[in-house]
Amino acid sequence: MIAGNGRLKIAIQKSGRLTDESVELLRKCGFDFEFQRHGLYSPCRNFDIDLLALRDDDIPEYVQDGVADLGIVGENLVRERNAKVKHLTRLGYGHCKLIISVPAKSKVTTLEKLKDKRIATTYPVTLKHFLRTNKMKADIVELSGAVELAPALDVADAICDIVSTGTTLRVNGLKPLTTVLESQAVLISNPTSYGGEKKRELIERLMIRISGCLQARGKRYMMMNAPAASIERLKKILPSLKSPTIVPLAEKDMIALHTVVGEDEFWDLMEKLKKNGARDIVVVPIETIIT
Ligand code: PRT
Ligand code: ZN
Repeated sequence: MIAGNGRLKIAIQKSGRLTDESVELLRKCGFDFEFQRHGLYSPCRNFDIDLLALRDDDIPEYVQDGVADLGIVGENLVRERNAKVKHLTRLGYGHCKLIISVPAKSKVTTLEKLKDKRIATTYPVTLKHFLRTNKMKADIVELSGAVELAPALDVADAICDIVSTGTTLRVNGLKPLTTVLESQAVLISNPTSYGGEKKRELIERLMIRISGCLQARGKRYMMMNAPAASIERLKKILPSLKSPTIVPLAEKDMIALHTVVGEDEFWDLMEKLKKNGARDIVVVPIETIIT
């Protein structure tokens, strides 16, 4: 029996938008497993953790009820289900927004103008909370899917749905009116698992690895050689985690300089560094950063 064996159980989406990045993140954490997309459990060979492949809708409740100790799921679902779970960290993927949209030709241009109108959604709890916070009254039409069709079918005057690229809105002749919620994938924990000594220790070890991967995301390690006389100029150009590492070289009056840079800035930096005396510049990916 796998349940209750003292190992950590982490629920991830079986097959969907969050699956590949969740599996990739756990692999980057050094966990050795074969992901059983069609099975329930994927045991990890080198750490006391098992992956549980579930529908995303079930993850908040299963973590709340202790079926899984941890879960990776969109914040949008955690909110909608009002799950009593502990948020451990945002994971930086699965970005989307829950947005109220209206037909492009609609006269409704502000939230206030939606008063007493019909809003179709699969997120009734979050929408109700949002309307209450904004002291707005509207009729919530709860649907189970294909919400974007509701205005054309005259089932609703507006919709409240998840948007990422906005293509679905455009294709259906809709325009955004206001954002209800911004969301991304989050790591959640069952509060009791987090409170227990053995599981807490495993969760903390997992968290160190995840934070290391998150910190390293989008970063590159840059190494270069330069004349010692140019150090001050180069240091001014370079950002760094703390300060750049400077090592003397066998070649007289030459140094090696190492630093961490963002992947979006290293091309620009490289040109500036070269102009200021750096040469033999090498840029390599970073697996993890433990601070
Ligand atoms: O089978 P299962 O129930 O597990 O999966 P699912 O089909 O219910 O969920 P899935 O895989 O579609 O989404 C999982 C999570 O990804 C969501 O809970 C969100 O946290 C996040 N996410 C990110 C999205 C989107 N982007 C997104 N675009 N979830 C849904 N969408 C939908 C959106 O509603 C729209 O209808 O995709 C459609 C296309 O969006 P546009 O704006 O790119 O056109
Ligand atoms: Zn789902």
